[in-house]
Amino acid sequence: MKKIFFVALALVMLVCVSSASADVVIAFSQIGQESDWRTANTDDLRHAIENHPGWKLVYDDGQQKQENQIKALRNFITQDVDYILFTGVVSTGWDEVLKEVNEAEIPLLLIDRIPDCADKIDYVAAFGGDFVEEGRRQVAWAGEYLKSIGKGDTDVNIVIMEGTTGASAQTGRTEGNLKALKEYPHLKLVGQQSGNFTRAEGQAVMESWLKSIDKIDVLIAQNDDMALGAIDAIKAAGKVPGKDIIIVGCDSVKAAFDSIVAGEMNCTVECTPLYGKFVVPTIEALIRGEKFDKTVVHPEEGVFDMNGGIDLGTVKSIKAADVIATRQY
Ligand code: GYE
Repeated sequence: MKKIFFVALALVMLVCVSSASADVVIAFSQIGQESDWRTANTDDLRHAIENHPGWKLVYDDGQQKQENQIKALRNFITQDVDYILFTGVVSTGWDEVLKEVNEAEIPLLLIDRIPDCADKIDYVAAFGGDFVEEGRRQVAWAGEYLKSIGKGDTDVNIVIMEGTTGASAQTGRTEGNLKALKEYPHLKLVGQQSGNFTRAEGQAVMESWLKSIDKIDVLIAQNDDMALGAIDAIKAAGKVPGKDIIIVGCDSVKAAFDSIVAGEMNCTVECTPLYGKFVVPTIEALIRGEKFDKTVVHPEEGVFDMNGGIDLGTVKSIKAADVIATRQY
């Protein structure tokens, strides 16, 4: 009897030890929590990894500081994690630490923002928005919308509120914004400043613009949070958002849909934060031994506005109210 008991105990212990050591450890160095987009992105990846049998997530929030993220990546190497997911707060300054990740032979997946050194390091795949195209769509929407209401030949004043300076989401969207402005010579750029992708800074920048710029007709905000902060400032100044000032955001978060339906924001250009559905099959394939070589994936994205039907060449806008119920973030 005693013998059977010990054999059974040994078996149970063996099962426990082998299932614990079979865990696949996926580490994620995230930027911080500056926006609704970021929250949706963290939640989605967390959910996808933690709900996968046998996978474990090691999560680090960099609190918007590059030095925190560098430290986190070095910790991941010391812990000998199996895979690293990485989103860098800015584009530059990652060469050394990402080479260390490569030397440790830990497969690296780039999420959302792509570092400038991407061509000099090894990575499995990169999943992120096409930021230049998103920026182009924002300004093109304003230009085409003005045409559609018979104001295509009227000079209008436009301001560009930029994201975190030096982030690829900012440099790319600014490049796209400025490129598209050349196609619409009646849009006169009268302000360009960073609101750091946050609602509070978006509100503060708009407040100061409303005091210092005589007339603002169009606001291009490189994310929805800044647009929503700006709307608060516009209301406080006694103006009507969506009418006195046309407002184009980016990301297409739930709060932006609500604002469009309420008639305050005019348009939001989509940038999806939902990368779990790309990351999970990629890691599963890596585990099966499949090879990837710097695969870059830009998901397909839409443009949502008050009435729909604005043709932007690569995409036509969709009426936000028609799809709000199906939105996931
Ligand atoms: O647009 C913004 C977030 O990198 C695409 O970062 C991302 C951007 C997103 O804070 O809301």
